[in-house]
Amino acid sequence: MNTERLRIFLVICAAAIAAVVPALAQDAPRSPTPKDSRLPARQVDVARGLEHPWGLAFLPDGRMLVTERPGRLRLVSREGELSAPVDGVPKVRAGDQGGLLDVALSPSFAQDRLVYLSFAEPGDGGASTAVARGRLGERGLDDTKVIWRQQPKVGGGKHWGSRLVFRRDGTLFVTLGDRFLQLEHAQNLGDTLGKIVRINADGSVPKDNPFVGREGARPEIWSYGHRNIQAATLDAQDRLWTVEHGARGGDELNQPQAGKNYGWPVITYGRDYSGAQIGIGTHKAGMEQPVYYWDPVIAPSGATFYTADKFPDWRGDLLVGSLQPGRLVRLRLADGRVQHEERHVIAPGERVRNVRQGPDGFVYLLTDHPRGRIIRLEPGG
Ligand SMILES: [Ca+2]
Repeated sequence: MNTERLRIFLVICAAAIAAVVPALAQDAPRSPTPKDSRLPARQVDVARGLEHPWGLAFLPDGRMLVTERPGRLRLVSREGELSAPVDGVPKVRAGDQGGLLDVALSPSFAQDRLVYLSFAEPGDGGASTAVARGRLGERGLDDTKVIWRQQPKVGGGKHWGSRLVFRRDGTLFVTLGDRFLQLEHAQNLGDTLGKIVRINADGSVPKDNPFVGREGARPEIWSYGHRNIQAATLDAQDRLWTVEHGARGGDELNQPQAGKNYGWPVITYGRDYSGAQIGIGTHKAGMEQPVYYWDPVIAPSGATFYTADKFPDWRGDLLVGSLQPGRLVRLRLADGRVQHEERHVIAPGERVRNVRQGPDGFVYLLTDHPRGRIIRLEPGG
């Protein structure tokens, strides 16, 4: 082969490799679907008889605030006594997956007594996820105001997302669903369906958000291309981690970064419930791969990093609630990747709606049931 022919040959080889490489792009790691393992903890019922509890926040005085999806907020004493429904909660669109959803305290709650709620808000065109805040007084929430609304409002009762996570800089992440029937909106930067947004504590837009100043884009958007994120939490480095409901076989762990596109519904590891393909496949340039995905799914519901000392073997692990099959999923992470997964049986057949770490270092779970419970996990058992 003379030099010119060799050169042409190499150019053709390079072109062939370039054409094939996208197809060979590496798949994200898939959960090995580990066998169930024993829960190394005793389950203590803290409170019972809550109708589909969803959000849980710990007050500095040791009490808890818990939401019930049909639209009630209650205080729970240390002894597990439930208060009457608290006044001042916004009117919600209750039904299907919607209603009163998450609750979070202001980072400066000790001074301002502000409580944040996410909920399905009815209005023109249907409903959308909204965030309200009010001041916790003797009788309930005072001066409750809606500070932010997902737009547009649409029909249907599914995929509200809606975990509330305050970052250390005082800004608030709100995870949002695609509202199920509106999946293509997840790629549209002109609305807030299928997004994570980052807002200030008063609902205004932080000036350093990634789409501030971009024409046609909503400035509150942090990341996009999401289906329905009900689990979100920060790690020790103040980074956001989310676990997203996929379609069949497409639940995802992500570490959403400013301005990035997480692919839904263009790329996904999931398939439609009919078995049909969704989008174009699993990879596309400019769209992020998940850190990890589950097929079959876990139906993720709430998550927290465990940082206390009651369960030394769990320190640093990401605890994720599973609605279906109903487990406590524990992920050991290293260098931003999943090293190991465990699935602990909580109560056979029971759906875990949320996982929180209490100020006492114990782990608290909510069960998704018409007579749901708050469960405290204590070492032993
Ligand atoms: Ca994705």
